Amino acid sequence: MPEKKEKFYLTTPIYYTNGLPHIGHTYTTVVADVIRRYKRMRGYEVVMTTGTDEHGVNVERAAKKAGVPESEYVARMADAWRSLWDELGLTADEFVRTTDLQHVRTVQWLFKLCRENGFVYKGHYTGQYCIYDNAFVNDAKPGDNCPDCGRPTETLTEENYFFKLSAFQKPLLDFYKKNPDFIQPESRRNEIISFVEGGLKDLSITRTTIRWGIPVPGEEPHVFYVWFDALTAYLSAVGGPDYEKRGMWPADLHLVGKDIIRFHTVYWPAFLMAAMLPLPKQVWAHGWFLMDATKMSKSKGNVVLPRPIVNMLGMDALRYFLLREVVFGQDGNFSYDALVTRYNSDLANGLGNLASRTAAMIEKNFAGKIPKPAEHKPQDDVLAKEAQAVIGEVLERYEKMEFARALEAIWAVIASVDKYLTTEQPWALGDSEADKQRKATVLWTSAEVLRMVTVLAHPVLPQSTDKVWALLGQTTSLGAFELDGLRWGQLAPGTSLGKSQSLFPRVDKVEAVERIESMANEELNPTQPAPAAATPAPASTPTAGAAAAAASVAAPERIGIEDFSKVEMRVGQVKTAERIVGADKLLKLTVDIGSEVRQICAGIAQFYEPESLIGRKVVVVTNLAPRKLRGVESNGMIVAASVGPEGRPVLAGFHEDVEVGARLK
Ligand code: ME8
Repeated sequence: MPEKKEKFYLTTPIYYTNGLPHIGHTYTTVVADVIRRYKRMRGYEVVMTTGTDEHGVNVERAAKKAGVPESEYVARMADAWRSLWDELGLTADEFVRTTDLQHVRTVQWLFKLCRENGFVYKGHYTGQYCIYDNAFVNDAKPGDNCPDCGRPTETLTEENYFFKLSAFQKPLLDFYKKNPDFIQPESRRNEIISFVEGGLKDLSITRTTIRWGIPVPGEEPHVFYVWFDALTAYLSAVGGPDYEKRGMWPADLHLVGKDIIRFHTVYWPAFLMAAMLPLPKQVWAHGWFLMDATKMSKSKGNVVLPRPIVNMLGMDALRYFLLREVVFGQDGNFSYDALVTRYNSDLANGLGNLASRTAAMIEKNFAGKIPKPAEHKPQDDVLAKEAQAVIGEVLERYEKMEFARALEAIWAVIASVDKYLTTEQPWALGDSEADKQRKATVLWTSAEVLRMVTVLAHPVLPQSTDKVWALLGQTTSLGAFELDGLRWGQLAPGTSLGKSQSLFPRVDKVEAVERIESMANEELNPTQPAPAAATPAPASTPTAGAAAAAASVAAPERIGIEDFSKVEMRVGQVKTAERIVGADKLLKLTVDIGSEVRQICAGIAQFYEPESLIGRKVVVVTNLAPRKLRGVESNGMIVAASVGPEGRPVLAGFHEDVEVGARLK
């Protein structure tokens, strides 16, 4: 019988549905995904939970603005979050929605336990409330702004149920003392301890001013305060009242941003203590990703979106950057420039180059089979020792959440093997037996380092390391490789290399940044009229969904002939057509419109093969102002019908032969 695996349960925050994920949310979720993969490779049975926090005033308002019932609004938004995570390869094991029935039951059950144990009472509360953060602001006076978001607070009095948080000052302080690792990093721990030492006020945990919330059974119109509701999602995701059956609770790790550490390290353990339920083992609060040294927010217009980056450079590049650039726990600045620089230096020139040159040399010299090493020289052993030693270091760094250091250590080995190849110059060796043997040793050694680096980097770079793994001819699943069994010397000579695949093609920095920015602009401003055939956002994209939710359907306004005649449409003939790297929906065409040949981008790549368009006659709007799509200039628009719910483009054309350049009237 195999030994029963130890469990590891980790969570991301349950994100609000009144917006869509930006790079900050992506950061926490990426880190959770890295830990999930890492722990699996260390033999744990891992469950990772993420989800959406769907109650509260903000949702009521957003749904009203969108003109749909709250339930419909949150269902759409939850779908959008879930599908973006799927698209980014960040699929958690559990996706909990706070409107799920199981969750509703768990919140009501938790309340009942707290009440039965004497920690809940009815009272009145008057205070300054921040509707944006869904929290009363302690010690604020009327007219004060919220210290977190800087927006005005509102005075609110209502009958509430209160939670006796004050009773938990000592139990919490004792708990922190007994579990010194509970709050991480250390600096946050000290901050929370002094907060609790300063005294805890009872906390109102129900509201009568909010309609859109989980009802307190038998006490309507009371609904639960969002934090009592949302925190409980961690428990409802793994069984709720039946948590013992699933065996995942308590959580081993709650990953959060520093904004919500107090809720997780003070309120949440207090609720659980009151209900006599097991407490989570650790809360890790990371810092902010800042844009131009300020916190990102949609209202400031400085949010960074994940999708454009992934379209241009791939998800692994984003994952690598997020973990490599900033010490986990501290704030860090986000810049496209730094992102692309790292991509080119560490991924394209580093790992990508090592993989492709090693494979190419083995292909050329050993017919694509891993050679058998011959006699070692001291320099081979030095490299072997370094690679062997880095295993322990990397595992320790991962364990301590020192991701940047873990990657630094892995990339130091990549640099060493690069140097080794430069000094050993296997390409300069000849065909004598001695040279051949030396070549075999050098190339086996390089391939072995590449294999070890690939295993160690897998939690951070799952897609590209899978490719390198296959390139090295490995047929087992890399995600299931046991990190504790990794040793120097496991690469079997004679293994045939797999097919070479493109890993990290080098990009031109200026062009890449421009394309990412232009894609981000398009995603952030979906209301801009898009050319009929150019990049219609698919209905499933979050932005399109959210925009559609907000859009009102008005009857089209009629225009006069003079307005119509302002639009110049001509018959064009496609001369060339090609795909655009990093834009899977766009084709770049050159079209002869009689008087000249124009470059035009069209969002038809998913429905038309470029070759099939050459020579085809199309309808072109010729007097449209030029614009850039994905960084590529488009000077005109190809007319197409938009068919079906997904808006499939069908090019307009003619049954009879028409002259190129003829005007449509
Ligand atoms: O607070 N940098 O949800 P939320 C780094 N629903 N991380 C960031 C970030 C940034 N600029 N911006 C956001 C809520 N985050 C509640 C949580 S949990 C029971 C309820 C990340 O949608 C970070 O993890 O506002 C932060 O804590 C979280 O998103 C806040 O997400």
